[in-house]
Amino acid sequence: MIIVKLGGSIITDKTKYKAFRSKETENIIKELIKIKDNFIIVHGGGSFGHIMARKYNLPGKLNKNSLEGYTVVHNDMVELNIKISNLLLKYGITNIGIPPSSIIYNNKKNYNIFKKYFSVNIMPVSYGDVYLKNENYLGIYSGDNIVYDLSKIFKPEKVIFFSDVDGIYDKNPKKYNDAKLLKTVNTDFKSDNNDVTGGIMGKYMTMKKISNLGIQTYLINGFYPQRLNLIDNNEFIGTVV
Ligand code: ATP
Ligand code: IP8
Repeated sequence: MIIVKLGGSIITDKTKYKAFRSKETENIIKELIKIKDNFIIVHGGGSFGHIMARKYNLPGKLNKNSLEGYTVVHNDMVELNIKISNLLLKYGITNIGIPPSSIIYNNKKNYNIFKKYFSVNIMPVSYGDVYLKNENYLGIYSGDNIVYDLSKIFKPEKVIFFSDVDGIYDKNPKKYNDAKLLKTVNTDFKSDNNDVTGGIMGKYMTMKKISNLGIQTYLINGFYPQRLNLIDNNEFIGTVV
């Protein structure tokens, strides 16, 4: 089994509110269905999640404004999830969207339904979204954290994060032309964080936690999903943790 995170930076244009990258997402799905292994998909928020979350100060204390934001962000995320669901269905993958708000409360998580859906050939597709952290606090659960939770349960052979860059660099490659791609990361690197869930640094920390479970994790540029086939090969372009 392989667990795949479709990063918000590749499935959406993070600079434009609710700009879905349909072609790019479809190209990744086409590549995924070629592999023989089973896979589970989790997706991020991109411009369907982070822009409104920031506007409404989420995650944050429960109040009139954050409650409104909770509904806005969740509805936008459902919209994104449906787009991905329809693309998966186009390639014969029957599926169901599962928001974190229905499986997580107060640090208690129940992913039992995932195995049930699998057994009847329905792929559960979860995603980063708002959730009720406790009676006073509205949280945001990152898709990266869901990938970690599922890795503990399903013990996949590999975990793959698709993003819009070739991998983790020593500094943000979109800002610095001389940024160097880190094929493996065991050094410090710089990141700017514009995300409510921690950006690339948060992702690296999660990748490290997953690799501590004994699972290889990869960051691949989703604009070139065929790189998936070069994993474990010298020509592979991406970051391995
Ligand atoms: P989402 O959280 O919406 O699902 P994602 O999983 O695709 O998004 P991001 O958190 O957006 O991932 O991280 C990828 C972005 O991090 C890149 O677009 C890049 O501009 C930025 N970035 C900042 N610093 C670095 C770095 N040192 N190496 C690689 N990318 C970096
Ligand atoms: O993009 C957060 O999930 P991520 C989603 O996987 C929202 O970090 C709603 C901001």
